[in-house]
Amino acid sequence: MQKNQNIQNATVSDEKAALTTNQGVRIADDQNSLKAGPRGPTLLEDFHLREKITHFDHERIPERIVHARGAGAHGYFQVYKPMAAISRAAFLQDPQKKTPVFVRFSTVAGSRGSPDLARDARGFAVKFYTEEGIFDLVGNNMPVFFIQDALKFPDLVHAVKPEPHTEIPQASSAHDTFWDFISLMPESMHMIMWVMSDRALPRSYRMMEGFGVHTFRLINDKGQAVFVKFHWKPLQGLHAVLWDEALKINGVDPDFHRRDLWEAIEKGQFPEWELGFQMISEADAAKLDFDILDATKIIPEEMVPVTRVGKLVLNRNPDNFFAETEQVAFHPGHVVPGIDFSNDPLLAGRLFSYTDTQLSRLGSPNFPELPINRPLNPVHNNQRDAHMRHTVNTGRVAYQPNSLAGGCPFQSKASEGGFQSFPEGMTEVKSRARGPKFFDHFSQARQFYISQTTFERKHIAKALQFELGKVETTAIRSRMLGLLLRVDEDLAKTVARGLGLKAEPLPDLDVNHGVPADAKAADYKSLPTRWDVAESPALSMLRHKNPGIASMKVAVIVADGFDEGAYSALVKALAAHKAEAKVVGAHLGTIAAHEGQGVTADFSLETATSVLFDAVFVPGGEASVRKLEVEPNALRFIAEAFRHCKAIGLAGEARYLLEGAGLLRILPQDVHEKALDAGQTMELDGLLLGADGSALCKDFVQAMHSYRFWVREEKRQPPV
Ligand code: HDE
Repeated sequence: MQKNQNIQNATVSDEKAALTTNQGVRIADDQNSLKAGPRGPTLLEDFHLREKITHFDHERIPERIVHARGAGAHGYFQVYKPMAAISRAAFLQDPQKKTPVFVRFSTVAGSRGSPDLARDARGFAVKFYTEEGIFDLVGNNMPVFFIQDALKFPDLVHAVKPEPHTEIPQASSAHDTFWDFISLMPESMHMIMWVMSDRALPRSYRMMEGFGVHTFRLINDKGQAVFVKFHWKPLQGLHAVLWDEALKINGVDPDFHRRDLWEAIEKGQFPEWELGFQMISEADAAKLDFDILDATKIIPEEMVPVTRVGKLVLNRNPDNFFAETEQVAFHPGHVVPGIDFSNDPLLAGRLFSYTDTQLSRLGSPNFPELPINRPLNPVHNNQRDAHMRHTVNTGRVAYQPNSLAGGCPFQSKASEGGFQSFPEGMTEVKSRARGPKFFDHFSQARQFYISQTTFERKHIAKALQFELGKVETTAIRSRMLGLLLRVDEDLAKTVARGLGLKAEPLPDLDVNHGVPADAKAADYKSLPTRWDVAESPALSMLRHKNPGIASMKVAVIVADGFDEGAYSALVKALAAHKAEAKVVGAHLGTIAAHEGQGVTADFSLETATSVLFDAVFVPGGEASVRKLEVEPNALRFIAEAFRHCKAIGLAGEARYLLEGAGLLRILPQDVHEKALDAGQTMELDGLLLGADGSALCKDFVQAMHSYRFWVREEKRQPPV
């Protein structure tokens, strides 16, 4: 692909290469510095030592102030049919054309080394290398944001980052300064619902939606414009993990998401998303009871459908994390003809911020020359010099207009591909103010909450209990309860119970406390919640239809003497659905089968726990089960998978593990009996037992299609 070749020019392999200095001089000794005798002082003359250490000393660059932790991949975008009627952007016209892309996913609050499963929004930034230049769609996995105006972004980020006196906590919003700020900013309530929901804990970067958040414009070659919200719809399904799993994954495999993305691509399971446009005319937008320039609002999909216009495929891992994933520089202001901005005041601040941040992060205005940032089409302008200039510009002319270079580089008309901003009319009076509909802070927060299933609502309440439970200042907790009352009374009361407080209306809480010095607080009052706001099923993850279980991972727990027949049947059944069995052995190396060749363990019970998998299966085999019965890690594995509502298959004698796992006690009495005597396959809320390995495997794989058995959350659960 064109971009791959383009990056190739800067790619170096050391295969069969001699070691040299940066000046290309071959090195004879990279083991000893130059000394005056074997035991003598080191000589300053040693240019190799000096060069090597100096380079090392400067290896780090500042991490991103937000979105520091991330993972990236290459791929392409292909439009389904020409979009000329809506946008003139060249990459949206030819269904045969594959436009190269580089995508970076990230968390927001944590540092570069923070764990992947923090409760947080995820960045979803896509760089399109189009034939007309770079288009960056720098979005998140949530369609709204905490604040309405860019002026408040430094405050928000200061509040969520580790507290300045202790630098605690890392990658977590569960602390006083964050909730202090939020409790004084009612406009954040809609985003709070999203980050307290399971959306903040994706199962995989591959299994989350993406959103451009702000309203943009699409413009055709007649200059006609339509407002648009950008969406990414994952074709791998939409899945999350539970908070208890997230906490454990962060310990067992802090690189869980990064590894998942890498491995899926290495295995050829290329993640895919469809790009969606939610389009609305300016006239229709004006009729909505919210303002589409307000980034704390969505346009419900049931109101304006999402038109799927093309597909994104990620099919190549980066060669070098630093050169590509770290040095990639996104910018919402990188647009191509046919795409333009709206007046969203949050977007306006971003249009300034992203170049500015690259200057301190990458250190020079020449960052667009880095291979990962370079557009495919040639760059010609009169910008010159600065740190780390790569381009060697020829000639004496670096200004415009000129005659000495024949007027080159020359401007292009719109018909020749020149970018022209949408000629929006402006008649307003200059002021520091917001549109009146911006003040409806609670209706869409309520809409999100009431659109969730019972289980998802419970998870939101639990998340708030955790987060606010970590807050030390009672007044902040109470203020949050006051705000939650304006979203949903049940929610507020449930959270209050967990905090040992009463949810009480607090009269001044509908005012954004950041009231300008000369303004009246009354002018900053929230509009009343629209209690009758309609449900939007698209907001619930559990109400989404999932495509299947491709790329899901099943842990198969075995010890020496296991029943290889059941194992092989499972591998076959999973392969038919492109899912995978991973062997978790009582030890590493080969696990001997009762009959057969045995298998090689992928993990041991020391290196893996159930939270790294989507389901758990234990083949029978008396000797194997006897060993597992006295192995606490194996028993916890099963109990934990049960608690996290995952499908569990216990073949043959493996049913005896129910007792040690503490599950017999909490299952109905007749299961106890049937379990001990499971002649045929029996299923109870995703727990499957059976003597016939292959029949069980078929049912087990079928059960996996439910992904989780949430009803277990309503019943007794094991204490793991
Ligand atoms: Fe960003 N944001 N942001 N942001 N943002 C950055 O740019 C900023 C916002 C988003 O993988 C920074 O290169 C301001 C919304 C992503 O490299 C910085 C405001 C959304 C990424 C910056 C916002 C985003 C960033 C830090 C409020 C969702 C990571 C490093 C006005 C639509 C991109 C960098 C990557 C990164 C500023 C709000 C998404 C400081 C001022 C809303 C995905 O420029």
